[in-house]
Amino acid sequence: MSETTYTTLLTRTDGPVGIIQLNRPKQLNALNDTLMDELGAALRTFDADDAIGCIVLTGSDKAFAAGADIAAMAQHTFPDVYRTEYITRNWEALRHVRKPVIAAVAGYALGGGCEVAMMCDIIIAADSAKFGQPEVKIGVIPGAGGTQRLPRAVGKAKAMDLVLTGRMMDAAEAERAGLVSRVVPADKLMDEALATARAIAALPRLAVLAAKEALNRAFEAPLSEGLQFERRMFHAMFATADQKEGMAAFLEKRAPQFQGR
Ligand code: CO8
Repeated sequence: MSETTYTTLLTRTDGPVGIIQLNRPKQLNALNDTLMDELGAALRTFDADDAIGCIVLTGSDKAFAAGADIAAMAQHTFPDVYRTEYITRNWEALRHVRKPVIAAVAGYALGGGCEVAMMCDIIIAADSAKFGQPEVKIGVIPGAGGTQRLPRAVGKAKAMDLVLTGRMMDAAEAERAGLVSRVVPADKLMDEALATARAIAALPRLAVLAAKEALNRAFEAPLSEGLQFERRMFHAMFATADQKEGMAAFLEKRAPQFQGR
């Protein structure tokens, strides 16, 4: 176990899993500049650490994150936010993480909190989770992907319903809609997220990175380009030691010994 000190996060490792816990409990983990800077730094540290194969991002029992910090935002003006690239400056770090990131969500994931969860690769929700994009209620709109990633995840009808009304959806509705991959009892959330992360971390590292990269192409590229990218990455896997080992171990009916290369 190793600890790094941040003011708005707690980080630790559990074997090959890097765990980042958002930690502004009094503000329900509202996301401010410091937190987003620290989150970027923590993600980059785990991403660069060869001992880590998967990252889990979580909050508290009450809130994954209740959105961007409204107190910090309230007095901003258009010239301020436009000139300083507010949001893009330090909200894009998650997009650049190459290892899988699992969001383990309990309680509120609202506004920027829902958007951060959607930037992760897998969302595992506690049965207490509530998702929503309530920005219209305070006179803005989602600013970190809510109008783009939410319809890709749940379709236009549900996304419009959520973004235009600002209502919350519970974990069961989020699972039906395809936003979350599974729902578990709240007291099992971290066990489930860590078990999933450990399973991913035990797999051939290059295949995992390539699979994530190829899957993300599905949201960025036309089908023909995405298929071509997938095929090239599939071909590239034959240059890895873990492909030789994985297939040999299967044929020899033994457990594989992956090297991550
Ligand atoms: N920002 C700042 N403080 C917050 C936030 C927030 N988003 N959410 C909760 N808090 C604070 C409350 O002010 C309160 O503080 P205090 O105790 O000092 O009064 C404390 O957390 C506890 O909150 P409540 O008393 O309200 O707790 P409840 O259990 O009654 O309600 C709710 C919980 C329903 C989550 C409620 O707090 C709420 O509605 N919060 C705001 C949710 C919201 O509107 N989120 C969207 C914000 S806008 C946004 O995310 C835009 C993203 C765009 C990209 C990012 C740009 C930087």
